[in-house]
Amino acid sequence: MSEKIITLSRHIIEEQRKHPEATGKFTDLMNDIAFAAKLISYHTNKAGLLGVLGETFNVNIQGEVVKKLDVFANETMIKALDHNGHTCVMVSEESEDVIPIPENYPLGRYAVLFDPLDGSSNIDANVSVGTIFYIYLRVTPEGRPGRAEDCLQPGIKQVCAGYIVYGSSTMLVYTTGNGVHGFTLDPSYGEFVLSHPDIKTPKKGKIYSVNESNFDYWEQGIKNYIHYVKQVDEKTDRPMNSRYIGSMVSDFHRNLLYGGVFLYPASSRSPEGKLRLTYEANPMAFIIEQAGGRASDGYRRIMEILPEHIHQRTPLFIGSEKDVAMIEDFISGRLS
Ligand code: AHM
Ligand code: MG
Repeated sequence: MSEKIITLSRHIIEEQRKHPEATGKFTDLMNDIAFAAKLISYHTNKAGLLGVLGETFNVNIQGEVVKKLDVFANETMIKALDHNGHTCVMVSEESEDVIPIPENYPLGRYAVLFDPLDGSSNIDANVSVGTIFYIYLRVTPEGRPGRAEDCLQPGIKQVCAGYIVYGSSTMLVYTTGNGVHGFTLDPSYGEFVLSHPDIKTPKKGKIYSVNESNFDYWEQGIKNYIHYVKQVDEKTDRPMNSRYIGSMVSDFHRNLLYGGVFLYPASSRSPEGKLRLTYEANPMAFIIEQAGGRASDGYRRIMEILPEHIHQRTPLFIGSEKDVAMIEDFISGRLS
């Protein structure tokens, strides 16, 4: 085997060797997430065949009920994480309350929060979707079931954040606070292989990503910024380029690699914004900061916000540092 092939498992093990106190449980946890990602990837790729293969009334040819892909992804994440003794509690976008570890399984040190299939409204059109996850060390005593307070920590306490994007290929991108690393799933042997080591995002980007149909509902500062990015000005390399998939993981991933900014502002229709502080904004904020970018709610660093409930929403401005800083200036009225 070539010296240069670094699998995800090897990468995680080598990272953990730098921490003498590591018990191996974190490595197990990451391997379980990677396994869930492979299952979800496989089923996402097959999603277009439902119907073609003769499934009717939600029952497939084996007589099994065909689950909606987001339900399948949720169950897959939970089942992958609930039994190996590394996790004490989970939060999922698909479950109203925290998800406990079943009574007969061992309890671990980690709280894991995830959005099992973000952007799933796009699935039927074959548009890329993704899984987002992040991990805290518990704050409640070990040996007992985890609680909501293990999950309601500010983003700066994350020990790991990552996402999997199910696109033209499947990629897993993660950080433990030591840079951002991207792995591409090789479908022939089912391994995530390091393809994008130490990703850095440009300090200034060319792309802006926003659902502009909400324009009339925004506050004036956001309207002014969007007007600004569309003006022609050679000196400041405007207009910027508009790209919006409507699937945050994909929009974020493209902007991370090329440079740019993703915006989901508050609006008069949703004054808190749409996206969730916990399993959507926080992990992406950790990743973008590790890549040299910035994440803000317009006033505050996302990672410093103390969540009050597990499905809390936030406005989100995330991407290249200078672009996010400029949005903050427009929101505060320093620029208009
Ligand atoms: P979801 O978690 O219900 O899939 O919603 C989150 C998605 C993001 O992926 C995407 O950025 C956003 O919703 C798109 O929202 P809109 O259709 O309002 O532009
Ligand atoms: Mg989501």
